[in-house]
Amino acid sequence: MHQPSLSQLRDQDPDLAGLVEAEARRQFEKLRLIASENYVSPAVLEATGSVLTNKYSEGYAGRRYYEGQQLVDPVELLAVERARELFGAEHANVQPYSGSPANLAVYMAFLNPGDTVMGLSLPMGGHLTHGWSVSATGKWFNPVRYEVRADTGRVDMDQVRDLALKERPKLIWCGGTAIPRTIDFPAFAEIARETGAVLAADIAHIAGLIAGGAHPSPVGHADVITTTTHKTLRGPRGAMVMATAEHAAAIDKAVFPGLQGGPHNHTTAAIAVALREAARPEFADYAHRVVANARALAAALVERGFDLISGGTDNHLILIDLTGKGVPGKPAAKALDAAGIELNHNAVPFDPRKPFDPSGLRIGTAAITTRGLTPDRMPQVAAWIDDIVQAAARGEGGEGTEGAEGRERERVAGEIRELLADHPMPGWAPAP
Ligand code: DSN
Repeated sequence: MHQPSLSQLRDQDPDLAGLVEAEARRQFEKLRLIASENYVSPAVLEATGSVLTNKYSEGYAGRRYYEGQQLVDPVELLAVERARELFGAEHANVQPYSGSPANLAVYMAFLNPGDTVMGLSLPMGGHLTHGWSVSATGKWFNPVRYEVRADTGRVDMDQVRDLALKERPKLIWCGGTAIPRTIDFPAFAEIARETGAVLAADIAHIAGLIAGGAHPSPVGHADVITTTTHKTLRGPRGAMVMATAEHAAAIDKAVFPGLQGGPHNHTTAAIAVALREAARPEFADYAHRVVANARALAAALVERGFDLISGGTDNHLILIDLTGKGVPGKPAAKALDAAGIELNHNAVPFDPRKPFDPSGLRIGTAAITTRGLTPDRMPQVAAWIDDIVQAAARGEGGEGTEGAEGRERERVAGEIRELLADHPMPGWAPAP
C-alpha cells in the first residue's frame, strides 16, 4: 500500500501504477546500500505530488515573470528560511533542479570559460562537475585535480596547497561522491584565502550529517555551498546553493536566468518539508545513527578481510577495494543486487581498471538507518556481503544461476526479506 495512496493512478493507468507498486516492494525488500539514496517521508511524497506542479514561477519571491504567485512565494520563502536556519547560512537558493545544475551555477557566478577550476579527481572520490574531462566543467574550463594519498586514502592537503599556489585556480571545490572521511573545511578555506580562490563546498553526500551535527559544517569557511536534497538530508530529488550574503546576488542570477527557467515548485515545497523534518531532534539522532551504522559495518567488513579505502569511515560512506577478493566491482555488485543487496560499483583511488568496470564497491548507510537497522545488525550485513562477493569471485551467484549457486543467492535474499519485514518503510507497506 503506497502512502499517499495511488488509487487514482491505479484507476487511470494500471500499467504505470503496477510499476510504481513493484518498485515500492523492491525498495521494501532490498537492503538499500547506495550511498546517495534514502527513503523520504510520506509528507515529502505528498508535497512532491501536490498541485504546486501546475505552476510556473520564473524569478524569485516578489520578482516573478508570471502572475498568480500569492501562494508559491510563501512556499519558496519557507524553504529558503528553513535552509538558512538549519545550516546557519546567510543566503540560500532552493531552485536548482539537482546537484549538477547547482554546481554549474557556481561556475556561472564566479568563472568565465577557460578559467581554472580545481577539484578532487573523479576516481579519487570527486564529482563529474568538479572539472572531470567528460563534463562541461572539464571541457569549458581549465581543470586541475588534486588526489588522495596512496598511503592513507585521505585527501592530500599538501598537494592541494602546492597545486593551488602553482595553478592559481579561480575556484576550488572540496567534497565529492566517494569520500569516507571528514572534510577539513578550515584547511581548504585557508588555502583558498592564500591563493585568492573562491571556495565551494559540495556537501551533497553529507548535508544530513551536517544538519544533524554528525559532521562539521562548511559554513563560515566556504564562500558557497552546494547540496542535493535527497541523500542523507532525506528530502526530494532537488538541490540548493547556499552562500555568504556577499555572493547572494551572483548565485541567484546564475541559477535564474543564467541556467534555469521556472523552479519546480512541488519540489521546493517538498524541500521545505524535509528541512523542517531535519531541524527536529530525532533527525540529529538519525544522523548520528547513520554514522554509527557505517562505522560498525566498516569494522565488520575489515574483520572479514575487506580492504577499505582509508581503512574505515567517519561518515555514512564506505569504499571497498575488491582487488584482494579476486572479483571486480561490477560482477560483485550485480551478484549482490541479485541477492537483495543494492549498491554500486565504484572506482577506487589509483584504480587500474576502467570506470565502467572498476575495482571497487561503494556503500552507504543512510537508507538502512531510516529503516531502523542498528549497529548490532552490521556484522550480519557484512557476512551477507562477504558470502556473495565470495560467490561472485567463484563466478557464481548472479541473476539466472541455478542449483547450489542460486541457492546461496536465494538464501541471502530470503534472510534480508525476513529482516526487513520487521522494519517499516516510509511511504509503503505490504497489504495486511
Ligand atoms: N549520483 C551521485 C552519487 O551517487 O553520488 C553523484 O552525482
